Amino acid sequence: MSDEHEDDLDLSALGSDELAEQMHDDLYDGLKDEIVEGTKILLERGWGAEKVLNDALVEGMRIVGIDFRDGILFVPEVLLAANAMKAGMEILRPLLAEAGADPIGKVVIGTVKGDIHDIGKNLVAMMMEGAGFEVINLGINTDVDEYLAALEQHRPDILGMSALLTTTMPYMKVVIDEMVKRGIRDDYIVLVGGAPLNDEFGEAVGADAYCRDAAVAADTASTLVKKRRGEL
Ligand code: B1M
Repeated sequence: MSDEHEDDLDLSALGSDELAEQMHDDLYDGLKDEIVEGTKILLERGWGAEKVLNDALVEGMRIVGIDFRDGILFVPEVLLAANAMKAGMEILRPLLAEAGADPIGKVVIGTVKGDIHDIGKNLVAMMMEGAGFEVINLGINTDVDEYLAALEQHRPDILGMSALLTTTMPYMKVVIDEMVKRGIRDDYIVLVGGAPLNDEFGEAVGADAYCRDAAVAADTASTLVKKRRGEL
């Protein structure tokens, strides 16, 4: 815990719901050590990884997002919050990604060109690993050539694309149009996601599905791979 932490709050003395609320504040303040400690305490108390993720971390980041939008928080503060969130996610990663022995399919995923948001995309990657997929994570700011080279190299079942900005989401169509042009569009299941997207957008750019969140992405991936293999 950082020395400056106000009142040197003893996180383990809080009830679990109260601790999750305190973690919203700690995430807001970018207090990485406190987020790590809170995450560990909630897990030790028997909270499942998904509950810790959704109730403590994702909810905290939702609040950060509102104040970022309203000009109360700025990029440096939000970066600190994002780093704290990532530290919590690292603890949850092995729990979320506990997969079976044989991969059920392969996924290539990346955040599109011009966009550096990666928290949601990394969560999708973790949940897909948890659902039994092998995931090749291309990172952020991925251009069409990088996507296509990865498809060629890894021959996945699924291409996943993430965008968090209204200015970068149209790039998904650039990638899909290029796949069509090269005659390889139907070789892959294309899934898209990110906060500003919706079903209509997914359809308009020619994706197989828009996925609202990481859990939906993992479910949709499993269902569409099984359908394609005639198992459903
Ligand atoms: Co940015 N940012 N940001 N930001 N940022 C948003 C997205 C914004 C909505 C904030 C706001 O105004 N309320 C706004 C976008 C407005 C718009 O376009 N409509 C915004 C802006 C404007 C910007 C900058 C332009 C700010 C500036 O510089 N003036 C800048 C752009 C940089 C760039 O990309 N070129 C910028 C920068 C940043 C930081 C670097 C500071 C940081 C990113 C750090 C990082 O990711 N490493 C940041 C953050 C953290 C946010 C908010 C606060 C949180 C995003 C997040 O991580 N959410 C965000 C506000 C918000 O979304 N509420 C905001 C938590 C995460 C779990 O949810 O990412 O939605 P999400 O992912 C979900 C689903 O969307 C879905 O599943 C995930 C898990 O359930 N999903 C997929 C996501 N990808 C998927 C892919 C799939 C399937 C599902 O593939 C199959």
